[in-house]
Amino acid sequence: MQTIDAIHGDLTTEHADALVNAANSTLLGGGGVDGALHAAAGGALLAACRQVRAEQYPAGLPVGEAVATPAGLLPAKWVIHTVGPNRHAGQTDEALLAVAYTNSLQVAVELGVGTIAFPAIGAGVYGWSAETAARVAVAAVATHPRTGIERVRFVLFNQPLYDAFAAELSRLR
Ligand code: AR6
Repeated sequence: MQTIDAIHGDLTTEHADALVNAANSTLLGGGGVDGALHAAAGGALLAACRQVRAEQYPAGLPVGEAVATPAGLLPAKWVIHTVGPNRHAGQTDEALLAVAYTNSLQVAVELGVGTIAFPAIGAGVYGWSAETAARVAVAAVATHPRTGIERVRFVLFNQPLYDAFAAELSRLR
């Protein structure tokens, strides 16, 4: 059986096969959940990201694409890095936000991941409202086949975000 759920919590302490990072195109860290994941993972995560940049994405990871690295000290096997659209930079197309989720799931399927946890991609520095972030995220995940993935969990850092995701998930049931 495949499940999708949401909790109010901290992604850096979530146990899952893969944790998704709301990164930026540099893949070299930043603030928000990206900074928190890098801090908790230790230097191995940054080293792995530098290698990905050098070998696969010398110009940076494009918006909406996703790439995996080992997870360092995090309670996961993999970190799947994706880049949400930055509303403050004029990237206001919801489809680009949806594709950050579906490309992350595609990478997870290819890795044989059974459990995966997402933050609310784009709902911080990149300026998406909780309501839109939740609606786009839940629709993107719910309509993806997610082959082999038993559980998708949204880990939301504050109560309004949790409430928005819970409301969207309740509509699926
Ligand atoms: N666990 C779960 N969610 C968290 C955590 C955490 N530990 N910390 C923050 N959040 P953001 P974006 C939530 O800004 O909008 C970074 O600098 C936060 O409350 O992390 O996609 C990157 O390097 C918010 O709801 O990501 C990029 O430059 C959500 O995570 C840029 O921010 C996403 O907020 C990406 O911006």
